[in-house]
Amino acid sequence: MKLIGRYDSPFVRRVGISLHLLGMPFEQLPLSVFSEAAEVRKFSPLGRVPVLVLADGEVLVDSAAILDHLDEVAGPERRLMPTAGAARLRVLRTVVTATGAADKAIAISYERRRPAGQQSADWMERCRVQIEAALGDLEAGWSTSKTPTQAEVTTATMLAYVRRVEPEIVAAGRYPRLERMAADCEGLPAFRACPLPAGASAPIIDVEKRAC
Ligand SMILES: N[C@@H](CCC(=O)N[C@@H](CS)C(=O)NCC(=O)O)C(=O)O
Repeated sequence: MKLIGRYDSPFVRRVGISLHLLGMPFEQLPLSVFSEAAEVRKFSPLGRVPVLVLADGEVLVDSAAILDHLDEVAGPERRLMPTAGAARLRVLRTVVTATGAADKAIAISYERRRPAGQQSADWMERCRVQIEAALGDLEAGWSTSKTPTQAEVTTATMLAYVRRVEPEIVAAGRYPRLERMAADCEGLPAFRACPLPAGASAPIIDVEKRAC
């Protein structure tokens, strides 16, 4: 299998980490959706990542669809999204809240790509408020599973991304349960196998405007 996209995208990274957790070998093609847009479009007409090219050449786009497929292949014992009941509801709710926050952080990052005079401070503030509301909701109801589920993978990768885009939102001590969970996750081999690209540990605003 081939995973298209760079790990500075929280959506690509959650797929890469899930593949490692599920023990599914793959090759990564770290294409940038901006500087290598034409290459990305060869795999995905929308020009978005992640894209997963399966062994038989079938192409899957969008991390939710990709993860759903991987869980099906992994089977009921190994899958990262529980199949039914309260456990499934908890993980589903967590994952959509975390991906919603990631979408809003990406929106801020993309707004910063516009010329300074065209950026909307109101829009970025609206996104910040939404991210904080999502993080508050996740923190309030957080309970970490013994083994990582998609709730941990998606929330931890989203936090790492928010830390790069809007570091003050996730300043130390604001969301202690999430912070502890993410630190534990980042120490796991599957997370370490999908590191942020070089230079990506500093906030995006200070490095360059190329995110994802
Ligand atoms: N819902 C999509 C979101 C993916 C997404 O936002 N990808 C970004 C990279 S972080 C992208 O491809 N951006 C380029 C674009 O939207 O034109 C998913 O879960 O895969």
